[in-house]
Amino acid sequence: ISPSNTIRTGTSAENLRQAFLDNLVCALGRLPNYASAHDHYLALALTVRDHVVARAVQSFEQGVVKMMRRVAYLSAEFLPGPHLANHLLNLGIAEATREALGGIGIDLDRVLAEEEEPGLGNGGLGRLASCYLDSLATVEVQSIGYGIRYEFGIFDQVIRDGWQVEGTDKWLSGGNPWEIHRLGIAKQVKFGGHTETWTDDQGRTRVRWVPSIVIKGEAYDTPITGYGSGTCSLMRLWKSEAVESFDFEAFNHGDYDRAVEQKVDSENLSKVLYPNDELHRGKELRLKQQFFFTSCALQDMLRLVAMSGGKVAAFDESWAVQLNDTHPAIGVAELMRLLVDEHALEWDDAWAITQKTFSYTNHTLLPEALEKWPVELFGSVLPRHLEIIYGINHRFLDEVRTAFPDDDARLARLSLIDEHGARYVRMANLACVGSHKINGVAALHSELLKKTVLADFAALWPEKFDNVTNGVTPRRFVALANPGLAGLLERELGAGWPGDLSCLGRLEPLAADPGFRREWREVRLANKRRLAALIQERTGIVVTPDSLFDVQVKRIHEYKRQHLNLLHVLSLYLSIKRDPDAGVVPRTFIFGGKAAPGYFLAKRIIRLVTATGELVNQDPDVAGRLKVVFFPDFNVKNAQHIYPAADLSEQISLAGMEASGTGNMKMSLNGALTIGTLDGANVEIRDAVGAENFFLFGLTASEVSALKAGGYQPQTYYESDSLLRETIDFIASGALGGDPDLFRPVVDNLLHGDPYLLLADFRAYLDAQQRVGELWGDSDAWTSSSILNVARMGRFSSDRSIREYCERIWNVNAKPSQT
Ligand code: 26V
Repeated sequence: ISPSNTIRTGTSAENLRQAFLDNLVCALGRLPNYASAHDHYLALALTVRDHVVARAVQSFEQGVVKMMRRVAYLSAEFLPGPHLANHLLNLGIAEATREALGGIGIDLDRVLAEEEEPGLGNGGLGRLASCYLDSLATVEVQSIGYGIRYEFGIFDQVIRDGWQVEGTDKWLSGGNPWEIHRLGIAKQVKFGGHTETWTDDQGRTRVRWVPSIVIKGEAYDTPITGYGSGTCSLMRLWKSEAVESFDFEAFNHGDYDRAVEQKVDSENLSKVLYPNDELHRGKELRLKQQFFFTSCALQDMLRLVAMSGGKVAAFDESWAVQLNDTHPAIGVAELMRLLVDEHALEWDDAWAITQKTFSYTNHTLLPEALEKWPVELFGSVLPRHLEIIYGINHRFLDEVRTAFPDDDARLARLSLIDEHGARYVRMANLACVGSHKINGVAALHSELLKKTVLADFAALWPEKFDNVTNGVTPRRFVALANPGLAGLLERELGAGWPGDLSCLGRLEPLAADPGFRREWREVRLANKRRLAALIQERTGIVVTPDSLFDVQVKRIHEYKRQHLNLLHVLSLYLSIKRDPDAGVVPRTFIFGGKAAPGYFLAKRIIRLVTATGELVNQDPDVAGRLKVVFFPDFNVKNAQHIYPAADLSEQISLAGMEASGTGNMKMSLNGALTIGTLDGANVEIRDAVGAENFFLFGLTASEVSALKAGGYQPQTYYESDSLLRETIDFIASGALGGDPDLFRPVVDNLLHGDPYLLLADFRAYLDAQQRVGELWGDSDAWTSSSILNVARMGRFSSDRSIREYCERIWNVNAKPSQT
């Protein structure tokens, strides 16, 4: 096929308009006069989908023909954001489309705003997976992102009476034009039952898994286009269904009810995404979800090996499989099972293939987040995998004994089975043993990994450990989110800049150009005006676009310390109340983010933000100087409006806690200055933009360890700092939110324990905020710093990250970068 000269895939405005109208009438059954904005969206989506799918099939065929090593990115979460605008950008048809619709009185931006995003992830980890599929396509590497097609993604957040209320995400209810249900691609996944041995015709003893239930996985494909590239990535998500053909034991015995129950259970498997909890809970359904999508993915990879004429015994030459955290780590045991039990390979050969195939990315140091499953539960869901894990462990521990004789403590720590008390399967250990490479997501994080949670593995296999600092796609988070800035960049750097962020460096001299600084400020002010209008629409709060927009948007968690930010806000409020002439620059504090539904303190912190807003926003004494906003339902779509309007990016996690952060990159790439600790990728951002363009404060990770080891006492800070004391006393006084006990848990947590050392960092944070205020007062200096931030952030493009994975971990060839 030659996509450019068919009516469905022509790229002129006339062609696009005709295809759009055809889709409206023929596919949706709407006459133009009666069409709603949503009909317009669907018709345009179908139009663009034709272009996307035509590319995707060609790209896929290339991969099959050339038998290239492909990348499988296994991830329980993806957060792609709205697709339509992204495809228009990547295909280079945004302007023609605007013209096509404009000609019939339809506003493209209005149409784009109709799209609901797939919220199939919690936050950073899922968004990273989507940035990586975008970059894989852009650097022209064949890839499939495998995951779960949750019917209900991350909950919708509304704020009612100041509290977070969760609503059901219904991302599929308006129809999903971006996916193709692959009726021909279905996999059977077994659960439960028992194993038995049998003898094959070569006289070998083999193992057969007799499950108690079989569930079907059906593939739904969403193509992901690359920027200016013919290559598409595929996001292949699995939906669980009941297997009609399976001989239910229950059904055979006439127990119809139980058979129906099993059908419901089967379909429930992919129903809902688990929201991150404040700790890992060993929920059976979650283990089943993980095995379900991982097994479907590996079976699918084996099918594709056969399809392109490859050999199972050379599986690793066809596929590089990345484990996005431990969620798909069960894949190590599943690939062994497929190779040994189903394809009759010898154990040692299968193990060599497995280790060459997998690599593992760790995304958190928090011990309470590490996944482990009670052995009993694990064995009842996956009896054969438990045997295989014992087999792997047995051989592995022999290897350890050779390297470290007579070290039982080490053996116990490295074992795939935790045997301190109740026995657990440790998924991080399984991922480490089954992979040839293990990486952290920022330089500091990768170093700390080797010193803490994975120290024993690092001692055993130092050569397996590596770092790949996270990155973000400049297409979505700069070109689409910030068209004003994109215009300036295109003028100064040429139209291809989103494909090569190393060219951003050429902006540096313009930081000293007064004319350019003025244009820069105008772009930023326009972004802030748009956000101000959105804030008013969503919250009713009126904010001033020329105030400093001080932004903290991310999941709500104690370690991220949104409440430290609030201590600053309240200290400013009290300072102005005490002294109306206090030198406080006008600021708008913008918070956003979801709290896990079961995370009590996180929900209280949201309430503390809204209560602070209720107090501050209506107090005439601080009018024109302080505003506090909680922007509801922070998601990719809303983020695209918020990041470009941030003047100050709050990255204030306790050092050593945030693995990388990626919001930090998104805001700095849009011209925000960062106030932050030496945590995660902040360290590298500061190195890149220059210490003079970054507001650093706080304890370092090693100071944190030392302080904790010495017996941290928050009270001493409370007693010695009168402003801190006044601020905390104010929260404790009951002046906020109407109920004197409302914030007692927050105050108690800080005064008796303070696990994330807010009190220790409070004074340094306020000092850094003071410096922020001073620089803001010098508009030229601020703007120049903002320009330098953007000019020096090029290395945080996810294209750079992906090239590093390709070179050092996957051993596949990426399109070389321009420079
Ligand atoms: C965090 C927590 C925290 C408390 C205990 C329960 C729990 C469970 C899961 C998680 C999230 C872990 C995985 C994750 O999302 N990590 C994030 O990955 C991003 C992409 O690499 C990175 O930028 C963030 O710093 C990291 O938190």
